[in-house]
Amino acid sequence: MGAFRQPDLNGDGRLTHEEARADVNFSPRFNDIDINRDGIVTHGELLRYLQRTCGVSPAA
Ligand SMILES: [Ca+2]
Repeated sequence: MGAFRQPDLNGDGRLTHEEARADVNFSPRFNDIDINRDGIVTHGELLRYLQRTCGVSPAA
């Protein structure tokens, strides 16, 4: 998941709004990706977002 790891500056598998701001592509979509609106995008939330927008399914 390069698209996720790249802006995940501290590599903890979760992406804060602070981290997302550094990425011009990710930042405008943060609130769409953060499904439960807790201010943190998890790997699961990103996968759901990608499935919804791109029709991408995670590898089994
Ligand atoms: Ca969240």
